[in-house]
Amino acid sequence: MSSPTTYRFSFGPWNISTGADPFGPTVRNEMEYARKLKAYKELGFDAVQFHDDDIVPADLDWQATLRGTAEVKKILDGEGLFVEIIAPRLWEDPRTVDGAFTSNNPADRKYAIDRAKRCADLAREVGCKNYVLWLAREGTYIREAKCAKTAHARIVDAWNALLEHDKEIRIMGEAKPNEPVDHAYLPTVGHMMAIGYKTIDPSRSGVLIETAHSLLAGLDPADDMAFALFHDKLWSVHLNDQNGLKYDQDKVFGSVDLRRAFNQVWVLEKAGYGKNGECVGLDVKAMRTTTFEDSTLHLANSRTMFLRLLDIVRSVDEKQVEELRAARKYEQLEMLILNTLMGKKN
Ligand code: GLO
Ligand code: MG
Repeated sequence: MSSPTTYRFSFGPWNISTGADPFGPTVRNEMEYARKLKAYKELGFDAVQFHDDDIVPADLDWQATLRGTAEVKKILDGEGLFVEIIAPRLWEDPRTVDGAFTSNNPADRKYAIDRAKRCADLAREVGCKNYVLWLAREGTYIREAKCAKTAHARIVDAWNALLEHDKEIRIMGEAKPNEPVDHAYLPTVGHMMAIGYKTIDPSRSGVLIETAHSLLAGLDPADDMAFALFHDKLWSVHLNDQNGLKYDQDKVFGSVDLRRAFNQVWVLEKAGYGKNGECVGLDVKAMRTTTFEDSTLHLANSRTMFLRLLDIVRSVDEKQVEELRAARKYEQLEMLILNTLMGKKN
């Protein structure tokens, strides 16, 4: 038997937030940047996930960008942290109001590709080869707004341009079916992977799977993960939880449905996720009611939930599971799992 995985954990600085939502302003002070980066190790995390402008503002000239990046790199080195992924934030600039790579405006599409390339250059500066594309505004509010067939081709062209721009990065698509747009192109993990296979370098094209995004698409996150793992394409995850079909909630991992969370940990653990350096990323939000002092608890709690569920996964007798599967005794198998989850003897 191979040795058990020692999991490494990551999150993004946006996961420590001021609590604003579409119906109200901020409710907590902004935590100072250096303090956020200090929180990582204190909370038991190993790596940082960044948007390009989490490192330096997106409109700085290249010399100033390099200076700013070097400062951040120095803090990270001092804290003993590494950068797991970098993603271009292609959804806040006025030029990306109608999408980035799929905008109907050629000048805006060019802006998006230039910015995405610059993000790859930043990744190189901080020693990160994992590049994430969350295609936030690639989609429509009304179907007639864009030619969807052309839009898919434009996404592949942009993905290819990035693969050509930097021969070492690998790109992970993070699928999400809606929010902020009504109909997102590439709404599921399956769509994202199909696009990866159409690029000039499928071996450098994969996915990051977020629990809530699979749920919003009506799919089971553990099965989505298994599908990507089968293809050797699961290179990062955003674990969290979600209460039904509504806005993207980013709740604490396992806080809505323990068994569903258990199933995700099960699939990751059984497939050896993490053995090639992949991190367990947590994309979670603190509740709006949370105080500033408690505004990192949701991260610590999500990590704890993962580790507790991992203990449970590892405690299940695989031989017994195999026997029950072979005999098709699924009622007994179900009770075995439920009892284990409740800490009851089988
Ligand atoms: C939003 C996404 C977002 C991305 C992040 C990294 O729904 O989950 O948080 O994960 O921007 O690309
Ligand atoms: Mg996410």
